[in-house]
Amino acid sequence: MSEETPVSVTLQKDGDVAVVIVNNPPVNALSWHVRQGLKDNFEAALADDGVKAIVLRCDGGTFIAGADISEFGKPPRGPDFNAVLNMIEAATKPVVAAIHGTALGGGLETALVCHYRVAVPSAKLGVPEVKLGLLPGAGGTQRLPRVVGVEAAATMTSLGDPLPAAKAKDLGLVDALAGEDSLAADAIAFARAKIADGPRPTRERPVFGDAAVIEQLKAANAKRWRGFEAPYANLACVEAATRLPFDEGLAFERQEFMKLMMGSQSAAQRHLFFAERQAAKIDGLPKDIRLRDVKKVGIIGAGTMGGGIMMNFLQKGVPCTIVEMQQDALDRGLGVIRKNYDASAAKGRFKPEQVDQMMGLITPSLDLEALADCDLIIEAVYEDMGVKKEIFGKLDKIAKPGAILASNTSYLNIDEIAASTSRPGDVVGMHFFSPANVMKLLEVVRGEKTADDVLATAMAWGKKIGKVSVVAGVCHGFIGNRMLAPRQIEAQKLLLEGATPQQVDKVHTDFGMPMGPFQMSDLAGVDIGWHRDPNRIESIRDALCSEGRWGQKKQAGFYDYDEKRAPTPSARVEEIIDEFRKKAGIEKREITDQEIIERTLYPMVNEGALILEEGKAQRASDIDVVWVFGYGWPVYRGGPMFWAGIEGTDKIAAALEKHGFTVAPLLAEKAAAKAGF
Ligand code: T1G
Repeated sequence: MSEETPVSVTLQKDGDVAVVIVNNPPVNALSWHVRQGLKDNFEAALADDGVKAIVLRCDGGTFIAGADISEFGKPPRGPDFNAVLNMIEAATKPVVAAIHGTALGGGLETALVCHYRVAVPSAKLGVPEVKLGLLPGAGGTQRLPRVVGVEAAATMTSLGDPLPAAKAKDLGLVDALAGEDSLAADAIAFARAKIADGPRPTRERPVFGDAAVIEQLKAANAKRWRGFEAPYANLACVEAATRLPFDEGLAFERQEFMKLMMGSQSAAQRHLFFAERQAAKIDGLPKDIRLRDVKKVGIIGAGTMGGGIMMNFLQKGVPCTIVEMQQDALDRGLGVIRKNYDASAAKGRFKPEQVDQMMGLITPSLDLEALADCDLIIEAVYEDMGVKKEIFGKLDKIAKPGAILASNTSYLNIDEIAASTSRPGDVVGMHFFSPANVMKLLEVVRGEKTADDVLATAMAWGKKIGKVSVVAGVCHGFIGNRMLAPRQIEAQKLLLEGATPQQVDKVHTDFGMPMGPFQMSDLAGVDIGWHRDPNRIESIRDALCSEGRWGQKKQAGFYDYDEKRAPTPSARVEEIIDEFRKKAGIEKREITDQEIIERTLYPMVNEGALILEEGKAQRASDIDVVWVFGYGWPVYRGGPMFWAGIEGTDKIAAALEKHGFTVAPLLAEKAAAKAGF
């Protein structure tokens, strides 16, 4: 071992059983020095005549959580992973994997070349590579069908969800469950008991099960897998295992793995893996900053947003007080929450007694005073600065010292709201996305005076309630909505110049978005932000609203909708656009799909660059996280700023100039360097 190799794998002996121990915090990833250590220590154990069996286990919080993703795309170091695995599999002494925490990806593939697997009940086992745009490239797609059968192997690889140990045992992936606190001893005893049986190379076990599941999985997940390559590549490898000899299957898997690894989709999904974790970090703040205690939460407004926000906290067992102005509004809000929970319970997400328990955590009130003992208060009333300032002014007198005062505003100025209190340091924005109990994104808006511990506490609670929290600066629309605005504006202009709502939307859905600008407008409500004067018609949107075409809720917006809310192009909308074109004296012309991309997606990148320049986002990858977790940007495109690097910042800047946009200096700089963000 060369001098600089970190010692991340060691060997101990317990009588005639050798124990190979991996210790590579934080998640025992298969970094090059771990692969080196596995090779060296297994060779030593195999060469030691006193050793009759071998146990592989890990120190720290988990078994091996996979290949070291941070090494991907870098020059290879250390021994070839497959060679190390084949050596373990071919061991002449029984090898037992002792699993706790998670055995994921390359970690499970390592366990699969061990001849037996013992796990604690709390362990999770899986091959999540498909979530990184990859597949288990170290024999997982060939060995799994030999251990758990084709059905389970196809499901595990194409969906990527881990299995609890008990389920893994039922499937034969785990041979025995160990005590939660006695894994090492139980595994050694299990190994000693297997000395007589000897090794059981997985590659020699027959593939079993019915391959029909593969087509069933494709049919059942067609919508979910639209645009993705990896799920199909995973299934192709499992299918190959049903008809090819092991080594040919391994070669087929390698070929498919390399195709994905070299592709842009996996690069995008790996980018997002780290971007999601990076987003949780607040630059300039110590990792261990002391957070404020939050034992009780207050919600102002029991409407769709207030109710959804509160559900997140109830699900974490946090008692909540919710305040409304009118009794009927309060009753209606609580009714919706109950109905939502009952619906989830009907789908098996909660037990009925859990629903009662969560509903029991709610204190409804018509009085703001009821919030006096809350540690975190989130205001979720309609978007009116006057109303918000009045509420925060009252909260300032009611809330206890140290309470965090948060607003769920989606675009109003947090500094102005904070200025209506004597404690602006305690004010922060917590912008949830609708439906707030479902959408993963949380924009945490840092005001000019927001205290560091207030920001850190809001971010931490975002993670606790299962959100992906991103820090945003105070500006109109923060990160997400600010970038949405130029897209919607251009989309409207394109209609006037000759495009149709369905053409623009198709470009976006073909790109991988769940829906286009006009379908989105119809879903959210065409009348959001409308001046409500049916006689004042200054835009196509005004014209739609004046005719009551407010969107899906009115079964008419930019599209007509049937009772199942299926959209169809509208002749009346065509007419309205025509009338407008004539009034504006605009000549209709052919609009290409490429022009639609250049004028709706490129301006988003431009706005993203401005947001970075102004410091309204900490890093470009945060913007990607916002758009992927909040607006359905396709994960296999990595987010707008990552995509800009793939698309070409120079190409984007040139097209923006061609269409008369002012290119943001940061984008111009990247374009000049032909660099990504
Ligand atoms: N490689 C490198 N770094 C990793 C890593 C990995 N596999 N997994 C986690 N980290 C880092 C992460 O960036 C973070 O760093 C810290 O560890 C803690 O992670 C050949 C090709 C295991 C369930 O997809 O799902 O094997 O931000 O915050 O919430 O077939 O990490 O602190 O600097 O997520 O407790 C397959 C990925 C790889 C599993 C723990 N494996 N990891 O969750 O901690 S591909 C995976 C996870 C592969 C082979 C193929 C989770 C976790 P930092 P964390 P956590």
